[in-house]
Amino acid sequence: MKPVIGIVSACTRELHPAYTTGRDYVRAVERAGGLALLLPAAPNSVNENMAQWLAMCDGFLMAGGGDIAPTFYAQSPLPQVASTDRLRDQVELTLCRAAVQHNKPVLGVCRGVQVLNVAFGGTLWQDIPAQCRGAICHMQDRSARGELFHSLTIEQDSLLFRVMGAGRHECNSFHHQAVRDVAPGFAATARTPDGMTEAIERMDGLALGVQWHPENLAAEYADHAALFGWLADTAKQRAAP
Ligand SMILES: [Mn+2]
Repeated sequence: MKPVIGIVSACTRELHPAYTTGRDYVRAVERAGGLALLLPAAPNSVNENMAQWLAMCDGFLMAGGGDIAPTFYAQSPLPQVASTDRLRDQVELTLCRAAVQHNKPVLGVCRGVQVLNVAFGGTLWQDIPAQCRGAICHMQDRSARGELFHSLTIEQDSLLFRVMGAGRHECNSFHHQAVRDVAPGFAATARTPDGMTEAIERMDGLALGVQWHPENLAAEYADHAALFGWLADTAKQRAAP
């Protein structure tokens, strides 16, 4: 049996609202040997549905998306905060904590690393250009999803280092927010030359979050594909009887 990887899917705010998930998340999970299962963030998700999700899934992927409502890390929103979705926030924040309690691994991507950090008590920069003097550009051309953009320095004594391997690493960058104070029980394990936190991980190795979009790089770059390999392999090991 393949490990089942649940991916929370958010609802659009169009005339005809639809649950959507980026194609490349599913492809990256499938390429890593997982079975992707989309989980719609519905009103029942936080209550009775979540226990069933935890029974059905061996691991979880928190995908990219809009900003987390700053109230969840006890701040008021700056004018630059955009595309908030409180239901999705509640579902994902609750699911991150529940997954770890149930010994199931979580990979956070872009918004997902921010969700992980906030779920366990960390805070965010609400807007890098407004708040971080001297920051490099973290918002590359939106059409260049699969293109490398800035370098990464990865802590050698980390899970991320073991997963992505030694050597030079670069990644893409499509974010205006970032991890500020790292959550208790987590460590920052990758940074850009401006000192921005680009990855965090839980000390027990059950949660890993990256600020970039490895799903758009996984087909071409083995170091980025390895993140999904970690998720699928860890999910499978932990699910084994
Ligand atoms: Mn970046």
